[in-house]
Amino acid sequence: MADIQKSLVLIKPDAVQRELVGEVITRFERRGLKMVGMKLTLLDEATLTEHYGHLADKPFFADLKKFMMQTPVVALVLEGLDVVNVVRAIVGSTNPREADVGTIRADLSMNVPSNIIHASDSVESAEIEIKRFFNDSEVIGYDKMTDKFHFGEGV
Ligand code: DAT
Ligand code: MG
Repeated sequence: MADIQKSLVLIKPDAVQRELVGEVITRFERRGLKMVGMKLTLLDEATLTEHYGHLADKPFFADLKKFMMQTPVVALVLEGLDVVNVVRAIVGSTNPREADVGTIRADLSMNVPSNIIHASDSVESAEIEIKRFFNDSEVIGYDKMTDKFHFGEGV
């Protein structure tokens, strides 16, 4: 049974610099994912230390945080059926040169950490990450005419 889930996406500074924000959002919109949260936000080191805590012992940790603070990022909350896995599939694997053609990372990037986008990797981390970047009042549920195609019986 498919679940309606939410996922957290960050469109990273390389995409902002390269004017690819619209392209990335368009891919999610066209797929039928519903935007229920969106903001431009400049990240601080404390937030990034928490967000990338699983990489704290890596030699690239400090550079990764610096990279993520170069410009504001665009944070999105996307909603849809099984959206966590669907978004990861649209995004592609971490190293863009190994990502499947057709994914955002393979189509638009060549390197880490400048791989365009962050996306939650599980339902549990999505819940934590959404709270990290959005207040409850900034995640907004609403009806759309297309909901019946993407959430309902599909007719
Ligand atoms: P993902 O972003 O696919 O979830 P991750 O959580 O393992 O991957 O790593 C977070 C980010 O850290 C990744 O998007 C880019 C950066 N990164 C990962 N491995 C790296 C490496 N070997 N050198 C530099 N940056 C790296
Ligand atoms: Mg990750």
